[in-house]
Amino acid sequence: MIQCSVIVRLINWESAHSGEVLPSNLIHLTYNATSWCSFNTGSKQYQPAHGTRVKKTDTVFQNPLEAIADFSFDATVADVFEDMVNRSVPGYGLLIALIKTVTCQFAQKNSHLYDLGCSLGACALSMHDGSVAIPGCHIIGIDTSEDMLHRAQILTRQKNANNIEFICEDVRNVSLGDASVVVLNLTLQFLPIEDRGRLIQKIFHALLPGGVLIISEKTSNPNDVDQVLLSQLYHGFKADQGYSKLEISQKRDALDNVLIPESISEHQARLESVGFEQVLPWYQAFSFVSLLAIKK
Ligand code: GEK
Repeated sequence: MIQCSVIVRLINWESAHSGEVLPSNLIHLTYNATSWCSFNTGSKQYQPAHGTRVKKTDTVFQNPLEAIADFSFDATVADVFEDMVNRSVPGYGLLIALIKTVTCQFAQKNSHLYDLGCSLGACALSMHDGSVAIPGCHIIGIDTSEDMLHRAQILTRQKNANNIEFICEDVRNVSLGDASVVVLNLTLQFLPIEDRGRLIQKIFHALLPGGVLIISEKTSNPNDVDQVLLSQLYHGFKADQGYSKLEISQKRDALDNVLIPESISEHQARLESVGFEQVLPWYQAFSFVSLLAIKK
C-alpha cells in the first residue's frame, strides 16, 4: 500500500460532528492510495470542512477482549469499515476500480445493476462510474446492515450518484430481475453454505442474456501446504498494514464461525451447475479471488 504522512496547518476545517474549534491547528494526515485519513488531534477525529473525505482508523480489535463475540456489521464496524476493508483485503482498491471496467463492458441500457452485500456502496459507485454512458441503468445496493446503508447513502449523495438506490434486506429474500451486472463482492462467504446455491441460481435467472455476475470471495485451498503459505502471506499483509498480532488473532477468532470460505473449484462448480456458460477467475490476491460468471 502506498502510504505517506504529512503535517498540515488547518485552514477553515471543522469538526466532523459539530463544527467546533480544533484544539490545535495542526493535523496529521495519512494518504493510503484511496483517500485521506486524519487523526492526532487529541481524542477526537476531525475532517476537512469541504470536499475531502476522512476515513476513521480501524481499532475494533486493538484491545484484549475477554470473550470474542462473532463478528457483526454493526455501527462500530460500519464507522471504520472503509479503513478496515482496505487494510484487510489485499488489492481491495484495485478490485473496486476494475469493477468499473467490467461494468463498462457488460452494462446494458435500461437494466438493473445489483450490488449484493453492498456495505458502504463502493461497488455500486464503481458500477455507477462504469455505466454513465449507458442510458437507463438503475443501480441497487442491498445489505442487511442499516448502519452500513446509512453511510452508503451519504457517500453516494456526496458523489451525486443519483441512480443508486439502497435496500435494507437479506439478499436471500429480495427478488431480482432485468440485470446486466450483478456484484457479490465478499458477501457469499457470510451466508450458510446450504443457502449459497439458491442465491446463485436466483442471480442466474435475474440476469439478461449477455449479463455478468462478478463474485469475489476469500477462498480456501484444498492443498494444505498451499493453504498454510497463503495464510502466512495474508498475516504478513495485515502486519504490513499496521495490525498487531493481537488484532489479527482476535479478528480471525471473531470471523471463525461467520466467514466460511470455499475453494475456487467449489465456486466454479456451483456457478456452472446453475447454468453459467462461461466462468473464469480474473483477479487474485493471496486467497482473495474474483470470478466472472457470464450468462450467454
Ligand atoms: C464492498 N461488497 O465494499 N444479506 C444482505 N447483506 C448481507 C448478508 C445478507 N444475507 N450477509 C452479509 N451481508 C462490499 C463488502 S462486506 C465483506 C462486503 C467484508 C452484508 C454485511 O452486512 C456486509 O455489509 C457485507 O455483506 C459484507 O465491496 O466485510 O469482508
